[in-house]
Amino acid sequence: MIDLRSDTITRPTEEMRKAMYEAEVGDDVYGEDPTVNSLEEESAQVLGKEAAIYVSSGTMGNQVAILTHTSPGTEVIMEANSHIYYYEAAAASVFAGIQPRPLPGDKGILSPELVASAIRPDDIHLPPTSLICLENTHNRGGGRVVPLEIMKKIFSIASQNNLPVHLDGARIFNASVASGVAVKEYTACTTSIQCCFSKGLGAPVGSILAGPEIFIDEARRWRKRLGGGMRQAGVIASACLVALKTMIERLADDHANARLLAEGLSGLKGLDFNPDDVETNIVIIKPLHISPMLFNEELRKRNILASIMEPDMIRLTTSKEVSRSDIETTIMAIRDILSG
Ligand code: TLP
Repeated sequence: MIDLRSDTITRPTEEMRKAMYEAEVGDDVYGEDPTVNSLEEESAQVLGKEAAIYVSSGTMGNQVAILTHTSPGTEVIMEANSHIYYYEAAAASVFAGIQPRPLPGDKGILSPELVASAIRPDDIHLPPTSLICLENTHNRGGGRVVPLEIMKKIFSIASQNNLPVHLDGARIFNASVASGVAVKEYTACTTSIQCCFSKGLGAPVGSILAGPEIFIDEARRWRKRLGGGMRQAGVIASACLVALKTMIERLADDHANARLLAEGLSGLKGLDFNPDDVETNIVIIKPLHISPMLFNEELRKRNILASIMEPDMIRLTTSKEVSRSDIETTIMAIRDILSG
C-alpha cells in the first residue's frame, strides 16, 4: 500500500527503536525521568523558549496551552479551518469553557487587520479576548506556510493588547525547512508553541509544549489534571530526541515528493487544483466529476490510500513512508481514474 492519508502514519526508524530500547527512565510525574528531562530541555532550546513539557499528543499540547492561557467565559481567536477549531472535538469549549472566535483565513492565513478587529473592547456584554491561536504550517490550508511577516504583525497586535499567542506548530519544522526561516524566528512571534514529533519527524508518540517557565509550571498541573502525567515516558521520549537530531532536514524530501505530485497532477482535466498552492508535504485536490468517496475507492483498488477532508476534497500527504516511485505510481493512478 502507498499510504498518503497522513504523515502521522510514519513508523519509528531503527535508530529510534534502539534508543527506545536503551532509554534511561524514571518516574516523570516526580520529574525523575532523565530522558524526558533531556527532551524537554533540548526542545525548549531548539524552540527558543524558557521551558517545555512533553505531552502525549498534539491535541493535548494545544488543549493544555488553552487551559493554561485562558479562563472560562473568555474568547479565543482562531482561524476557522484551524485544527484547534476543526479537529479537536470542541475540546477547548468542553474543557477550558472558552468561546472560540473563528475567523476566515486565506488558505489558513489570517489577516492581522481582521485579528485586530476581532479583539473585544472592554464591555460587560462581551466575552473578554484571552488568547490568539495560530497554526503553521496550516493543515487544512494545504500545508501552507504562514509567512513570518504575518506572524510578526499578529504578535505585535497581541502584545499591544496584552494577549498571549499560542502556535499550533504541529508541523513547524516543515514550515522552517520549506521557507528557510529558522524555527526560532517563528517562535519569537508566539508566547507558546506545540510541536509534534509523531508526524513527519517519525517518532511514535508525543508532542512538546514550550513557553515561559511560569506558563510551563502551570501547564504541568493541567497535564496532570487531564490524566496526562506519564511515568517511565523516557521510553517514548527517546525516539523524539532522535527525531530532533536526525529527522528535520529530511523533511525537504517529503516536500520534493509533494512538489513532484503537484506537478504530475497539474493541468489534469477533472481536477480543481493549483500546484502553486503546494508548499510543503500536503496536497489537496478536488475531483470535479467523481465524488471523493468513489475517487478514494478507486485509489484503494490501486493500493493507494488518501484521506477525504471534505465532501469535495481529498488530501494526499507525503512522508518518509512514501518514495519518489510511489509518487510516480500515484500520478499514473490518478490520471487513470480521471480518464476512466
Ligand atoms: N492532524 C491529523 C488529523 O487530526 C487531522 C492529520 O492527519 O493531519 N495540529 C495539527 C495542525 C494537526 O495536523 C494535528 C493532527 C494536530 C494538531 C493533533 O495532533 P495529534 O493527532 O497528535 O493529537
